[in-house]
Amino acid sequence: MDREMLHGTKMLYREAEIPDARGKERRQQELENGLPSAESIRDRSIPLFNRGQWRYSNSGTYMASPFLEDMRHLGDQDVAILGVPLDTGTTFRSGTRWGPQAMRAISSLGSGYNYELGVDLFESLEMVDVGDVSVIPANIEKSFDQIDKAVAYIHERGVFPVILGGDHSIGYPDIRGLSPYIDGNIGIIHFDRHTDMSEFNLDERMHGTPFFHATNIPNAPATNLVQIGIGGWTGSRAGVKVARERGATSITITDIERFGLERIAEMALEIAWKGAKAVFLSFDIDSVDPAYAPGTGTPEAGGLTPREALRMLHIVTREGLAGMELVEVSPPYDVGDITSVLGVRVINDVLATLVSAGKLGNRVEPTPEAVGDEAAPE
Ligand SMILES: [Mn+2]
Repeated sequence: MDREMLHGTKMLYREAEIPDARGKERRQQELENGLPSAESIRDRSIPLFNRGQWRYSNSGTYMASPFLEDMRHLGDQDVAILGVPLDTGTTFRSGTRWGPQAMRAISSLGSGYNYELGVDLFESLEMVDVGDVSVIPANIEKSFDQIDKAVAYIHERGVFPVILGGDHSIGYPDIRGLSPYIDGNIGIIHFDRHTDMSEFNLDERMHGTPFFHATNIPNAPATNLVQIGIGGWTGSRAGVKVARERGATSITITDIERFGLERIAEMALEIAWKGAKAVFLSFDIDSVDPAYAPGTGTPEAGGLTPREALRMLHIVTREGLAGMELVEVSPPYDVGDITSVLGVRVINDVLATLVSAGKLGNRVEPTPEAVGDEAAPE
């Protein structure tokens, strides 16, 4: 008995005889449709936008909007839903690579119509799901290059990106990809329990670091960064020092209780826009209490309620946005998909606010009482 007698050995040789012409053709088409990857990717068969074997890893598109197969056709749409299934920036509990899939899957419950806000997203917006970025899980810097290039491609064509994370490390390349397209400063409105302003976690640029690096970008100064919901026991002292030294505005839950949602949201809006040309929204789902958002890597008790977060979002986004990211949804820790449900709610409410305010898509009649820019009756 020797190894030549093994079926396994025969199959080793059989593989060499199986044709690969159709696969090669398909991969070539995927590369053309998905565009060339960032320079740092040595394997040039990996496209920028994933059109390859894992492109169907999602359970359908966001709210069943059309999937844009050929990225060369991006340009006429209002909104591009982009998944970034990266969780190698996580320092503790991973799993956010499943965030885009879970949010897409649960989003299909919605029709695009919201009675309370008086908006039908599909009547006002041309939305496409552009699938996922081809991330490189073993190399976070190459992943950043891919994300930056993919996001830049969308901005270059004047389409509003909704970025489904992924852990919060993607905040840095999301803003890096936006920055060349803004002729002036970018403000950042950042919902989180954590400042995420450390230079490094564990010697790398991970999910506790995006706003250290983003605010090093010349047109994204920390003085236009407003962080809402900061507090608790899981933040890092190093990040607080950076926030202090660079003049970022960190709003705690105590502030929200003391001054009220409306005043705080108005203040955040003012600081983010002060001297800025555009504002980016970064929403970490852990800003909401783990009672409502347990599916996340770094849960912190005592956070916002969903209604508080939504109320503030209606105010802070009404002057318009250049893009948004929804990060840190980690389905393996979720219960009954409630965290994904909330992520989708946040995204849809922001899109509806932008539509109502005439900042995105076809203008519809504003409904100020619905989107929260009118005081409640006495
Ligand atoms: Mn966080």
